[in-house]
Amino acid sequence: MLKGVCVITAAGLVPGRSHVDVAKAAVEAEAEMLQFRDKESDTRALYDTALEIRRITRGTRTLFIVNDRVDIALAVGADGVHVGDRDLPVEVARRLMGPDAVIGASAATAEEAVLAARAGASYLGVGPMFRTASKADAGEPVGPGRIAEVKAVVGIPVLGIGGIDLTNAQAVMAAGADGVAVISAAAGAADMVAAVRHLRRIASGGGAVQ
Ligand code: TZP
Ligand code: MG
Repeated sequence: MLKGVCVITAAGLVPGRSHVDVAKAAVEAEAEMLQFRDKESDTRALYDTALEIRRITRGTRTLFIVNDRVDIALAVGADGVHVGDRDLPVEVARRLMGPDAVIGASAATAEEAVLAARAGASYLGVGPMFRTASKADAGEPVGPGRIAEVKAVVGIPVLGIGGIDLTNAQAVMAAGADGVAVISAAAGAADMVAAVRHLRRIASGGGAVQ
């Protein structure tokens, strides 16, 4: 069962910090999942970085997921891919990547969640929970209440995403989430390893430490 913290990479949230730097910190903090998300780079650069992240994550307890790109995930032997409604359909990602791959899907509503689960998703990212500066087209926040609505209709793990940090992750977990997915709360933290460890404590029921 997938649960815990998914660290999503971003470059430059702290000057000089790369996708690989974020991946290394996620592994050191034993994040349950690391998603490589790069909307800027060309295919060759994506491949090169994904290959390095595969090397960093291999043999660790951190699952390696590639955002958007089934081809890159397959090319480097990632554990899975995360797709949204502008990417390949969940059933196609599942067919291409096989029965053992981790296929994540984005869902904003209970209806979308049911469709993604039926199509073969392994887990769902539901959000945005709160206002986020990390995704321009994320839409209006749906709030932690949406987690409970989704959990009522699907049997696969549900991660809250969007604007989640150390101050509000507990509210997402309390609504029934199996975990949280974060960009800025990890990739933008002064001490990434400490931030991810703290989020992991919250996500595993340890509660917020203020
Ligand atoms: N999908 C929905 S909200 C979001 C994504 C990728 C951005 C999450 O970033 P942050 O910084 O954790 O709000
Ligand atoms: Mg996408």
